[in-house]
Amino acid sequence: MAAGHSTTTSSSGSITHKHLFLALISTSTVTTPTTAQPQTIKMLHSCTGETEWRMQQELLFKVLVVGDLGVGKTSIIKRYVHQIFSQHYRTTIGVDFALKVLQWDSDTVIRLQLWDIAGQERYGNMTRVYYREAVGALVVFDVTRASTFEAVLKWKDDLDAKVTLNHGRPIPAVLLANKSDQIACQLPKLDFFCRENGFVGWFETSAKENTNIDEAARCLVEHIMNNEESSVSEREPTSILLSGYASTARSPLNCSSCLK
Ligand SMILES: Nc1nc2c(ncn2[C@@H]2O[C@H](COP(=O)(O)OP(=O)(O)OP(=O)(O)O)[C@@H](O)[C@H]2O)c(=O)[nH]1
Ligand SMILES: [Mg+2]
Repeated sequence: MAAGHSTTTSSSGSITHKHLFLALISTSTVTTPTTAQPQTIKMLHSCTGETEWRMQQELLFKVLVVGDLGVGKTSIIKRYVHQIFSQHYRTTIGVDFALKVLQWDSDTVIRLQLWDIAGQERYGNMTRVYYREAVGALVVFDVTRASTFEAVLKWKDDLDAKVTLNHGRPIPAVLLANKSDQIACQLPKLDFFCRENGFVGWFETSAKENTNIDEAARCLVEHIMNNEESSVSEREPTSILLSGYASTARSPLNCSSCLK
């Protein structure tokens, strides 16, 4: 994916051993899952013996992964973060967390904090708490079970009712048609469905075969970043950015099933 180097453990992948890392300005501290609040850490670093100084921004985005029981949310996250897949099904209780670190471009590191919400939570009353301060969502259904597709709108309604960006806009949500390895025929295109129901894109995914998961995540992050940029341009140039709340503008995207 275009978001070059990625890791689950380190956010300083662009800095080699011969580089001297100087965190001269840090506007934030590390955030734990339970107190997650997307924020920007601005740092200056330099290379030893060289005069060049560069600014690197680090963005923390809280992303929700929702959908009915057994659709493959945990499997998608495990594939995306740890590059593993298991046929074994152990249902998630409550919520689980994972962190994916992306070297988005030479100046930007993105830490994606993935909140794996148990399918059974749609019937519970905790989602409002789990959704708080999220800036994007992956909504998953299982292509072999129609009921899970029908539930997608219930999940979307739940998201829209309980979490919004600045100005009350919904957080960007990408629809994942998972377990695509289990159907022979092609799915009908979901562009119209997505436009009608406020999804910013859709992807046929397979956690088993590692199909389209990076692409779907990239689509979501691009939308989140667009919201970020709009948010920044509305602020004073020198102000500290606390990300997570965005404005309305969106620019066209290039990924295949991201809607323009
Ligand atoms: N064939 C196939 N099986 C999958 C895929 N993704 C997940 N599974 C299987 O589906 C079952 C459920 O997957 P999970 O990832 O645990 O589902 P979940 O959405 O997290 O379920 P809950 O935590 O109960 O909400 C497991 O047996 C997985 O191995 C896929 O892309 N293809
Ligand atoms: Mg799970």
